[in-house]
Amino acid sequence: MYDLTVIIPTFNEEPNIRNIVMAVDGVFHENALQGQILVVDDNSSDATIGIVNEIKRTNKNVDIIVRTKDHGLSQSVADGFFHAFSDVFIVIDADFSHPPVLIPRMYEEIRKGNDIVIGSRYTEGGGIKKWPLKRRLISIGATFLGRLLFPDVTDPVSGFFAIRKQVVENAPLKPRGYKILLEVLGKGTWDKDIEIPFEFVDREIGSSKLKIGTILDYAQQVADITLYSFTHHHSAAWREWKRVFKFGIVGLSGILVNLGILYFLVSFANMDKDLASPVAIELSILNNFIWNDLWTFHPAETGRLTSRWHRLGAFNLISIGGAVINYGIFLFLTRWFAVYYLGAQLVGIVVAFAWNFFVNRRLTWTRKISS
Ligand SMILES: Nc1nc2c(ncn2[C@@H]2O[C@H](COP(=O)(O)OP(=O)(O)OP(=O)(O)O)[C@@H](O)[C@H]2O)c(=O)[nH]1
Ligand SMILES: [Mg+2]
Repeated sequence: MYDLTVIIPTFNEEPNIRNIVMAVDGVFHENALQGQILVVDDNSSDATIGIVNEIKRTNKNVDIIVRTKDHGLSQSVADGFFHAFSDVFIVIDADFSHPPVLIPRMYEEIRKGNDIVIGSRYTEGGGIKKWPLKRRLISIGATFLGRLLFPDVTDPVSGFFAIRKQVVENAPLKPRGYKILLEVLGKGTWDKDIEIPFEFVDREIGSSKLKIGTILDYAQQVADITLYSFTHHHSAAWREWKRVFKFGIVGLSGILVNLGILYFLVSFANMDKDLASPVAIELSILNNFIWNDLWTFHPAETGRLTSRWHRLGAFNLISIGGAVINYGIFLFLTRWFAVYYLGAQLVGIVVAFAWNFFVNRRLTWTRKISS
């Protein structure tokens, strides 16, 4: 039994494979880790397999699986999970895009109680070196979609991550394409995660295997995970749906507060309507803030990075932004497309709700920054 298994998926990595295996092994030695290295190869036609077999003869902690069916990166990593001889798995690319020196820190974070540790390119301190604009745009799009399901994770499609075995032990992973981490986040059983920033460096040698069509696969994967979360309530995405639901209930309560206070101010306090309305709106925003802060985004579940006043200020501004969006859509649809006014308002409400939820989730009730 090892402390951890580093899984390296490979396909035709002849120029890199020896160096990456040696680098990972060196990190094990420097940090006194009992680590296993598991190369999962998709029947490379170059010397990759031969080189690993050669290293294997002298390094007993190095192993290789050669796959001949169901070619694919995600499938390979999932096979690696299944064959690893430890309870902690770390996945890393062979082409030195991911720095092996971070392996001990990832392992440490798992030992500290995290279920998933993500090497993130998009959290503070992370980055991408030498990527053409097209790849950056695709990556940003993919990340955005993934963040809808896992708003706390800045890099849900990273290829560099560590997990506890229990996370995937019973997970019906249906990996296809490139995004195994998203599948793990969506189908795995986990509670605590943390991100570690790193700078992604594009491969120096060897060839890229990224194909078009990956984007469609990805959209399908996101849809599949969404469906899965509706029927599997232990999943992380379901935790998010619960928040959306609570946020909606709080929003409804805000309407009641708004109308009730408006009625009270005008009918009992004889306040001018034009003044009473903004007062009632502001009080309903306060009402919503209190409930969301205590209930929707429960302190035990979402971090408290900022002070309460800070959160209140952010929530207030975002809510006003939501109202402007709502009104803007109303004007746009009624004036330009002659949409029936109630229908136009309903569209505005839905869009403003989505805005309020997602922007507040990212900015107001965001969790910790990576350590
Ligand atoms: N087993 C297996 N490994 C793969 C497959 N495709 C890629 N890999 C490996 O997965 C890792 C990431 O693949 P890359 O081709 O580097 O993908 P990328 O980083 O998105 O793109 P580039 O670095 O630009 O090539 C590398 O270690 C590859 O050797 C595959 O189909 N099967
Ligand atoms: Mg690469």
